[in-house]
Amino acid sequence: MKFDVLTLFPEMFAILNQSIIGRAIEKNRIEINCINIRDFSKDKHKKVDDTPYGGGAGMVMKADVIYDAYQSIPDKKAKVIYMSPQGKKLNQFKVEELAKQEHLILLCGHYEGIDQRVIDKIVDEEISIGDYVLTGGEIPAMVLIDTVSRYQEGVIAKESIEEESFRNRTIRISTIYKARSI
Ligand code: 4G0
Repeated sequence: MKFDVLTLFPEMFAILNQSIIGRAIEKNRIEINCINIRDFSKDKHKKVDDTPYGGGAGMVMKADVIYDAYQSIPDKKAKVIYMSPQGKKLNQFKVEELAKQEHLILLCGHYEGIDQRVIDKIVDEEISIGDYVLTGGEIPAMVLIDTVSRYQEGVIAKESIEEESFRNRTIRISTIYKARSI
């Protein structure tokens, strides 16, 4: 499985070269390719942020720079996921579904987010790792990569997934959540 990550901080992803995910990369079970969004800034100061189109507080990441970074990825069939606190919450069921994909593109936002026009144009799904705000989408992208990578052939022992203990637990937890209407 291939992950292309659109980020302003590609160095952060070096953490994934450790441990089980590091071994999965070495064994070519997964590939993680980081694309530095800043490389696509046409500005001489390599500016990537802008005031929001149509108004609003704070700064957003420039639409054209994100779009050009996305266009540098040749595969147009890959699902584009935007890591955002406003997205659909990630759970083990969603992870299993994403693990079936060949190629995912993960878009990591900063500042107050990304210009809505580019989200509407390129993003297939908006995903959140939980109801809290972080300074960027990089840690959420790493969480998604880690959890989806566990499902790739040869990354962890099959029994660990097939034992179903965690999935059963997930089902129980989601049932409790439903009962409490969280
Ligand atoms: C988009 C994801 C991205 C919008 C990203 C912030 C938490 C998560 C970011 C914003 C993130 C999560 C509107 C503040 C970057 N924080 N829970 N920060 N806004 O998955």
